[in-house]
Amino acid sequence: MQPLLGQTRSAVTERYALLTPDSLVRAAHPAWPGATCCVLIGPPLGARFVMLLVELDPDGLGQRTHHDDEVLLFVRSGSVEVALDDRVVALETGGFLYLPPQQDYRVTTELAAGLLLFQRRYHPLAGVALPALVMGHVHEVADEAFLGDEGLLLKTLLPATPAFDLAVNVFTFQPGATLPLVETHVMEHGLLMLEGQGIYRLGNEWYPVQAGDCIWMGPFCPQWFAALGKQPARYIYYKDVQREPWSC
Ligand code: UGY
Ligand code: MN
Repeated sequence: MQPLLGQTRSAVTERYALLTPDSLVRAAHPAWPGATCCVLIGPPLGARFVMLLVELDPDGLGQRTHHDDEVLLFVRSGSVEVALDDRVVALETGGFLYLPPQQDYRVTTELAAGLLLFQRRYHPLAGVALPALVMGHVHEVADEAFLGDEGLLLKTLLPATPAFDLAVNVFTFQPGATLPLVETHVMEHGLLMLEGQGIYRLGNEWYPVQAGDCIWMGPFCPQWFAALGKQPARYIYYKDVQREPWSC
């Protein structure tokens, strides 16, 4: 059946946004020549970070354009090679790489790859050294029960040390599991649904969401999630951490 013209589940407000795949518009990006990109979240929306979708084929590549930025690169599909100063690392689907500020890199693929990037200006802390590069795969990161609930499993991809001013986590909800409270907090989120479906409360509205949907939650946006259906729901999300609220 033809989709109903003039309709979308996407919703953009001052405090949050839900962006569904049907309404995304791709464009060229200066850091990714030859690739197809879509800025899902960024400062024009009110956010203090960027969440970027990249579709990379063998003609495209990715490289640093701002030396003060930090980048978390997550491979959604396919595989990439990342050339660093002294070595080349390979990342398969589910692999991730944290690139600290100043770290040069060049991302290429042999066939094709779908990438998700979280990117922001790094906020140094006096007396704390820059964070180190981190590389891993989601399957290697332990699941921890969130607030003691075995129906809510959280993988924390980056070390929770003061050097890191961002966290990127993968959250899996068993069918019927819910966040235990309607959270309202100073940290922002950028979220991509990886699997399954559910209901996301954003502000005072409740939105059905599914794999492929993106959500921006600004500071203090009331938020709550319940997984629905027969399969677990899983999302990857960003949050700012370990800094004074005025320095973000
Ligand atoms: O880390 C978090 O704040 C997380 N519990 N929030 C969320 O999943 N919306
Ligand atoms: Mn939260």
